Amino acid sequence: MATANDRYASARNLYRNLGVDTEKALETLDRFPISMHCWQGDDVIGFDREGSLTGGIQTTGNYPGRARTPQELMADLEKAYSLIPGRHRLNLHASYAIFDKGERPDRDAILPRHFRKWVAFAKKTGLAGIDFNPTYFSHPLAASGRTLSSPDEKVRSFWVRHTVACLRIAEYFAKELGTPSALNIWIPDGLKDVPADRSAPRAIYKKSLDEIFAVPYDRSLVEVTIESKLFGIGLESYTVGSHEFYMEYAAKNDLLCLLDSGHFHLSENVADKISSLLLFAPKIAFHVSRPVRWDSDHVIRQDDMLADIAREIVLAGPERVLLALDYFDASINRVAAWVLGMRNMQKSLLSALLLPNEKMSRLQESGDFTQLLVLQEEAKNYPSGDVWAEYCRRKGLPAREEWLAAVREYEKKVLSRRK
Ligand code: RNT
Ligand code: ZN
Repeated sequence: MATANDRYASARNLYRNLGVDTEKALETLDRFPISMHCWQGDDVIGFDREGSLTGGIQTTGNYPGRARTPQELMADLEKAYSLIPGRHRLNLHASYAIFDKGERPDRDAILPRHFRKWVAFAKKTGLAGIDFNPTYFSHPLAASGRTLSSPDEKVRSFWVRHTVACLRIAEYFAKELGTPSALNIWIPDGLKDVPADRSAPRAIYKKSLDEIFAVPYDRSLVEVTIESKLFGIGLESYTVGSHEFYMEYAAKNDLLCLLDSGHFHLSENVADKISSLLLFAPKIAFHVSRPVRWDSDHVIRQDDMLADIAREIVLAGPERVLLALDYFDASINRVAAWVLGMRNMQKSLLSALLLPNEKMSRLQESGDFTQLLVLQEEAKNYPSGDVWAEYCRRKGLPAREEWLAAVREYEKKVLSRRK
């Protein structure tokens, strides 16, 4: 039987004949940190208050073992990272603040020190950085469905203060960890039924953003991204933060657009947007998610959508993409959900790195569509799995489904005891 080494050597030759250097591909893959979202571990609940998830997003399922405390979430995250090759980032929400006994500041009064333990965790775990998100949902002042676009000044100014507090916390992460922190703004604001006035909420929102960004922050430390959305549950007819709103706001104010792959019409090709935005913006940010009939946030699979997105991301290069995942499935083992999604993202990036991209571009531009089509299809059956296996071997990790045994063991010993 061929050993893993034989298989890699043979794959390497096949790819070499195709004009692809597998070593270079592995090197680039290793420079693609992915920001893993903390919220898969606890069904987007957080630690700063009691109550359920609101804001037009929803988890379904009640698989046992949800993390209920910072300690539990950190332990689960650590288990997940230990089964994912490469160095990655952590994506935190403001609602994951960790307060000392007896204190419970509201979201407009959170401070860097409430995230001290996360910094310690990132350092101890050897993470590549922390990214951050203000939390504009699951809060009484978000109950009306309007936050930064609220006509109620008390509500609106509260969320302005919250965002500014978050900018400070992102600066703190960046300084502590020696790498910029992406701060992503997504607001749930919208309307259930047909709006009478589409403009008024957007004008208020614009004013809020202008107010926020009039406060100085260190742009070398914090990369602000703004995430558009088409609709939410109970907000089916209109969202304030639409794609066009953010494209223009980002362009005019030197911020970055974040594309969530679940936030567009289902037949829209999100991958196609990347090259357009990158002609005008220095970087692009991503929440890779999987919508099934709606923005359902299923664990990402290696489907055509992911392959398309990965290819565009690879063509842009790791320096120009802030790559994060965003899904929350509560119906399966949550640690497995993290590991599987992260590895799927990496495998899709690797497959894209192993394509003869320059050659295919030349074929397109010289009009040889016959050879292009043949190559695009034949390339799909090259042994990228053997190159992936080699990457995992070098990182001392299982290449295949054996990783699940480690998660099962953890489930037996830790998760199943959480009652
Ligand atoms: C919601 C957005 C947003 C959230 C997270 C929790 O539709 O995708 O990014 O999923 O911030
Ligand atoms: Zn998202």
